[in-house]
Amino acid sequence: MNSRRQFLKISSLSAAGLIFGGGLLDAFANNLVKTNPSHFKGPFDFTRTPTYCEVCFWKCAGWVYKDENGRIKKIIGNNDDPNCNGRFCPRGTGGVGMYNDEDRLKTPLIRTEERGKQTFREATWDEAFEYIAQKLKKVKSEHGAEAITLFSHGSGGKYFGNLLKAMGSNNITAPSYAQCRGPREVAFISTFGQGINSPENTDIRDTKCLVLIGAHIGENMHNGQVQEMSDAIDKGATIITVDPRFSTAASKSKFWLPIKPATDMALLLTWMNVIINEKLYDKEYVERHCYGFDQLKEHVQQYTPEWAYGVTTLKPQQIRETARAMANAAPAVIVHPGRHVTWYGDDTQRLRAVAILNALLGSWGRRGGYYNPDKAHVPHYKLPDFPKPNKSWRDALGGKYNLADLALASGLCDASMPSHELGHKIKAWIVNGTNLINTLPNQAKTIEAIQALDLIAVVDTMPMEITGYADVVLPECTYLERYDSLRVSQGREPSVALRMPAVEPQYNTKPAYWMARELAKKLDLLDYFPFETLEEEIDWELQQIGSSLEEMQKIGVKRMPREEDDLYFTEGENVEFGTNTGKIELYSTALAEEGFEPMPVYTQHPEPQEGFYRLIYGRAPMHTFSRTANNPNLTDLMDENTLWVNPKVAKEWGLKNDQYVYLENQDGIISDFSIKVRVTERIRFDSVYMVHGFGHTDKRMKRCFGKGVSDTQLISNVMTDPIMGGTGMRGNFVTFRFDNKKEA
Ligand SMILES: Nc1nc2c(c(=O)[nH]1)N[C@H]1C(S)=C(S)[C@@H](COP(=O)(O)OP(=O)(O)OC[C@H]3O[C@@H](n4cnc5c(=O)[nH]c(N)nc54)[C@H](O)[C@@H]3O)O[C@H]1N2
Ligand SMILES: Nc1nc2c(c(=O)[nH]1)N[C@H]1C(S)=C(S)[C@@H](COP(=O)(O)OP(=O)(O)OC[C@H]3O[C@@H](n4cnc5c(=O)[nH]c(N)nc54)[C@H](O)[C@@H]3O)O[C@H]1N2
Ligand code: SF4
Ligand SMILES: [Mo]
Repeated sequence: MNSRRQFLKISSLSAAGLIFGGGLLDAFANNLVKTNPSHFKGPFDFTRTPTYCEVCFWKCAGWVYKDENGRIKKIIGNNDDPNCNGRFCPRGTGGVGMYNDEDRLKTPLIRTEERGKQTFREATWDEAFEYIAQKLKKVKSEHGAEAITLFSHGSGGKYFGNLLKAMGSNNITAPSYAQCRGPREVAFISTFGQGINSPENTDIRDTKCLVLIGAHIGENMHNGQVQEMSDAIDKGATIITVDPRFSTAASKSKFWLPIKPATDMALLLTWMNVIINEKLYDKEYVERHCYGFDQLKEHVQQYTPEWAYGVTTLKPQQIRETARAMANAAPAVIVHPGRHVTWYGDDTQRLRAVAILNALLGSWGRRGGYYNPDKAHVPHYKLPDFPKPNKSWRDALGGKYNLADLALASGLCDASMPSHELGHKIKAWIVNGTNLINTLPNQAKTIEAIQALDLIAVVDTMPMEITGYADVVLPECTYLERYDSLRVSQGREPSVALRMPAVEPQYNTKPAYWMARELAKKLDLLDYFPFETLEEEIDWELQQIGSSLEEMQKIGVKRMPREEDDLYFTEGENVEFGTNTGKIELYSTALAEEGFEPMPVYTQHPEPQEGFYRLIYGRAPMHTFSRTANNPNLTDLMDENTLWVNPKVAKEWGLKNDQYVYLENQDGIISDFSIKVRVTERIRFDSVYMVHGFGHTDKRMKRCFGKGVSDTQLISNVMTDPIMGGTGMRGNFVTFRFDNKKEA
């Protein structure tokens, strides 16, 4: 590989390198609004309404400004909001594109031909609900309510979730667990007795050393984190980035470790070895709080820097130096837990290694490490008791994955397969705000599961791939046209935020709350929806905490004092952790009880064959998954993904910059579309990289159809985490093709 210095030169020219720091975030965002002249019909009447952003799950609170004609002019951050501190990221600023997108779903649809053919007739709301209600009743009477599943990512999940529970099913699942942060939660719960959740409780603001292991903050634009990282850099914090790709974060780092993909576990265990053997760990903290130190010490002796060199390709000296940099900063050090961590199947164990390293450095519960988050306590109106399901989602998975703390989207998809025999079968899906075709790995399996269902109803704003498979499509209005439940997210200080409509719903679209309640009427479950409108419920909730809908409409965000002054542990405090031993478990008794390794072990993962390259993927600052792929404002900034290819590889294949290639994976799957090559030193020679969320196949989305390649299409090998069922997606290898003809 080339040296770090050379890479720095390259990166200073890159657009991605500009996202960070000072006012650049703002400048970029403002620029975005200015390039969209259609919203600038002055003179302006600065009427504003509060919202929180739905473009990603950071849920920043902001203000929607309208002009005198009542048209949305801009969306900006709310200064009182701890998630965004008054600044929106480019995606949030461009959120108005979701409202303006002329390809939106406009009216309820009922499918007329086979699933997947994208052929529908327009229907009335009543017809659509009647269709769904009849099918749900039938599934319930033939297979039990437990045969119904809700897949949801986004605000409407709460209302459809209540409907599901009222019917007698607890199969409520989101892809943000088994395809995203699940292993991290299980790892931190088994180590500290507490998960990380969102926004992450990382105290980046005050950190002196931030270690990013495949977490690409800066391209991963989670707003508050990007801002805090930018401030920490200004204050001189040391950044250590471990990534086979020279990411934006790597370009801001003192140390960039271009690790061989799939070997992070070796590095983590070796860091522990150095920190323990060089006595760099926080002895007092470990003695007071931790369980299993002696076993861990013995366990990591085998993992020396010289051994790790052969595995990770990282120099022993660099491993030692970075371990010492962390220890120097401790306890104000964060070995960041990442977020999308379903990589290689041993992900819970890798995240256990991350958690243990933090424990050795004494960063959990300390300033500049991990703070103790708090949340506003907003009472909910008491609903009648939900019927108890006879069988749970765990039963549907045949009793596997006992340590998973939430339902698995992939697991419930598996349980819908015709061949599924482990537990009870799933026969009906309600899908809200998740494009499962592009979200779950192994598309062929997702489609086979869908084809075997008795019902699939999809609630979405856009004609995404998943809607093409729906029996009934329910068009939701965008977040700018509706109320949603209060945002109550964790943070240093508790806060609540209001979303209210800035404009009337366009077309024949409706909010999810209304849909769930109308369905409840048809299913005789109205008792579970006592409020006719969501705003009545919100007002009731706000009254309980001494506020009101009226007040929140004026302020948007309400911050509240913490109940206790317990952001960090105090000197000499004895803390009771929520683990079996009440201690931070370096040796996990919970994993041991379930028959898993109590301490993480390095195992080797498959490597690409000759002529193949590991497919790795990530985020771009101006897009959120496939959610924004057709957004007119954001496609202006980026309308296709590119394939990062190392110059050495490009030379071998005779590939030139900007040339389009098809990709074929290890299972012979050839990409539907082609992707533009970007020859760059910023990626290792054994891997190629693309941004997730492109390569759309639904023609109804005119701007993004056929643009770029879908990583998901090429992820047919899934490395399942035996502990919690997460779907490791980075064990897929691709080669280049110059056409997409299938061989006979
Ligand atoms: N190959 C691959 N797969 C991945 C990932 C990856 O990087 N690569 N990432 C994984 C991760 S980390 C996650 S969290 C998941 C995310 O997975 P998803 O949440 O499924 O992400 P999206 O693809 O953005 O799908 C969001 C859907 O919600 C719709 N939508 C947007 N706004 C609204 C709204 O207001 N109401 C309703 N009803 N619908 C709305 C969008 O049109 C879109 O269809 O994907 C996981 N899967
Ligand atoms: N702009 C934007 N921001 C987002 C999102 C979005 O869609 N758009 N989605 C949000 C969501 S839901 C999530 S979960 C997060 C995900 O964001 P993160 O959790 O930060 O990152 P990942 O997507 O897991 O990882 C991508 C990085 O891992 C590197 N990588 C690949 N293989 C390896 C390996 O073997 N070892 C190491 N060390 N690194 C490797 C890639 O080169 C890339 O830089 O982003 C969030 N933020
Ligand atoms: S980080 Fe950006 S996209 Fe996500 S909620 Fe905040 S402003 Fe919206
Ligand atoms: Mo995620």
